Amino acid sequence: MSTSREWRLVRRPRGTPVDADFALVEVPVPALEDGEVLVRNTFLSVDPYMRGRMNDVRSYSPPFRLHQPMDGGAIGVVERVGRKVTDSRGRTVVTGDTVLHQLGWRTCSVLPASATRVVDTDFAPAQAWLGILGMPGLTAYAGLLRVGELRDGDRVFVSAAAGAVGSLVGQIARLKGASLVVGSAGGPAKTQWLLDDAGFDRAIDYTATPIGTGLREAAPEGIDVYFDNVGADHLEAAVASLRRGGRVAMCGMIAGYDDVEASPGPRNMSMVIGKRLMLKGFLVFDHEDLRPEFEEEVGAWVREGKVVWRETVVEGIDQAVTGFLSLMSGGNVGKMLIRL
Ligand code: NAP
Ligand code: FER
Repeated sequence: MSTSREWRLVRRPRGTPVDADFALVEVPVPALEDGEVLVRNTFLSVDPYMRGRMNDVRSYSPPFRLHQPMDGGAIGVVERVGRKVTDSRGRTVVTGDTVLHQLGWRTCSVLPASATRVVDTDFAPAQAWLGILGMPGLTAYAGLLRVGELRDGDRVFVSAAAGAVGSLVGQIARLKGASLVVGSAGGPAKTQWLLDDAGFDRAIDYTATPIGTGLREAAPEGIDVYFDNVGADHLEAAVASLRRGGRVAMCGMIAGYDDVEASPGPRNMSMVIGKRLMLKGFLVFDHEDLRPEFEEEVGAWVREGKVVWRETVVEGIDQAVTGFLSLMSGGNVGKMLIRL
């Protein structure tokens, strides 16, 4: 009988997760029921939102259950099919197809074909469907254009700018007519990439310059849109630099995901009133309706070489937790992936 290896959460992390909070377990691969497929995964996605699911807190997606396999985005190749297998779009799934699905954190996944999507690997490398063409990509697109209401000529600032979401936010801003694109990231290798390859006008290394000072220097006339991936000091700096009528797309606050006690918010929130700012939180799942338009527009930019993207690949199921922890502490440029 064939087996799969899967990562389980065995203890809820307090603060920064540690290896002992997780266990890698070998389990038999079950027989296929009607409508099911067996997928041998080739890439697992690790994403910041998974940190939230490690806590016992109700939110959009339920907490990971202790001693159960974790889940998340994954790409794999269909190895076996049951009877009557069509994907989420009604396409018949056949052995050898590459599929995107949500039963990651394991080497082999058995799941209904209807919960998979067959992806086109001629168009882009399969793992791009976990990054620029997938959840992080749609987050950038919906967050900047719909939530942040980007307008022609806007001055835009995005934090965690060298990450999966942030690097696309800056490039969409440029392609859609922003007059200034500023990004912040941790360290000179990341800021250099933003300037040299990703088309950002200015990049702030917040490990070298306090973010408030850096943003004032990078955008002396202020900003109109802030795409927040970090919260904390970055949000405070953005509120200080926002111009009248400015908008904040509140996407993530990774600086606080390991907090045991809630940390105090920005100290300058009263500026929101006088400057008539709009701060709006959003979840990518509420913007599914934009997916066709997103795939068409970003897909065309990919095809025409108008956007760049990067991946940081960690090898092997054994290293999946290590890769996740590295993502949370900035070990990635672009999308963090686990290759199996
Ligand atoms: P990512 O940006 O590729 O990786 C996370 C990055 O966060 C790290 O590389 C690190 O880069 C940065 N970071 C970590 N701790 C930080 C700190 N204390 N201060 C400043 N930066 C810090 O991850 P992603 O998948 O693209 O996600 C980016 C953000 O979007 C996250 O906040 C995530 O939760 C959010 N998100 C939200 C939605 C939604 O539906 N609302 C969907 C997807 C993602 P540095 O080296 O630059 O510090
Ligand atoms: C994320 C951070 C938070 C994310 C989702 C959430 C999909 C959801 C939070 C909630 O449901 O409360 O990066 O990405």
